[in-house]
Amino acid sequence: MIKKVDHIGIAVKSIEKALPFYTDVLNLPLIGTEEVDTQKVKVAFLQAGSTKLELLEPTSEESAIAKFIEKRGEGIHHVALGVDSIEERIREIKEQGIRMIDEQSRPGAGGANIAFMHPKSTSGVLFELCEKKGMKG
Ligand code: CMX
Repeated sequence: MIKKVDHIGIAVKSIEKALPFYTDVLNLPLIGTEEVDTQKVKVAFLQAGSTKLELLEPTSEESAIAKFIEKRGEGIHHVALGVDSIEERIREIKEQGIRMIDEQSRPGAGGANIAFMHPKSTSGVLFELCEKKGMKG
């Protein structure tokens, strides 16, 4: 059902300030940056071997990332699991009694379709399902 950990989301106050650690100290290649208006975030993807790290900077105080940083500070925000047939996966997960934040997938960064599970249903981890149609990795 799960192909791999597609990426790990990390909440930061400023991508500009956080990025040199990833690119210069860890030497991770920057894949690209993007603004996701629907989520009120700016993101930067870095390649980390066969998976990726996603830096998430809030672009509005109403952003889930702004709330997260205010409450918990900067740090790991979510784990994204790569799947095929995301709507089917959502249905199967709901059938197991897990609460989905998104009962249907919606567009996310990098042209992916995404859906989040509620951390209250998963022992405290915010998991994202992530389907990339026609894209490898
Ligand atoms: N990981 C684990 N637990 C989390 C969490 C996270 N990232 N964010 C919030 N929580 C916990 C809170 O600590 C809180 O627990 P307690 O009640 O024990 O304190 C509980 O979940 C409810 O959280 P809250 O602070 O009251 O915040 P909200 O209910 O307003 O929102 C959540 C929480 C997860 C439902 C919301 O952030 C959400 O819908 N997230 C999905 C969308 C998202 O994260 N978008 C940004 C990324 C977009 C992208 O990757 O493109």
